[in-house]
Amino acid sequence: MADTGDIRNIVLLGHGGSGKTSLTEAILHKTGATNRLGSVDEQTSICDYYDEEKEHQHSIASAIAHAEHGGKLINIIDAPGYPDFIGPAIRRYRLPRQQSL
Ligand SMILES: Nc1nc2c(ncn2[C@@H]2O[C@H](COP(=O)(O)OP(=O)(O)OP(=O)(O)O)[C@@H](O)[C@H]2O)c(=O)[nH]1
Ligand SMILES: [Mg+2]
Repeated sequence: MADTGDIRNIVLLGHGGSGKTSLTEAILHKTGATNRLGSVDEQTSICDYYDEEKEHQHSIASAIAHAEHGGKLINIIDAPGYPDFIGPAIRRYRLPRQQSL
């Protein structure tokens, strides 16, 4: 269990195909969270795990992943970038007090 001061939360936002899921996979692999480098193109990404995501090679839902580096716990949210799925992306950076708006 990490102290709250040792937690870093990162949300990856960007247009579709800009490389958010691939970056997440690379971070997970580099930090040892996964023992192989997942690939969107090879349909082996652990973030794009729905069949439709694999088939179309676009994230549809936000994926949450965890890694440890330099004594910090890093929580990564890989949000979808394709405009049709902007809802799940927006939800990831709305503050709690805004959720009733
Ligand atoms: N050349 C190159 N291609 C990359 C790089 N990062 C990702 N790609 C390719 O770009 C394409 C899209 O990558 P994704 O990681 O799925 O991009 P994304 O931002 O998660 O896309 P969405 O989920 O649709 O928002 C794939 O074919 C990747 O192989 C990179 O650094 N260099
Ligand atoms: Mg993606």
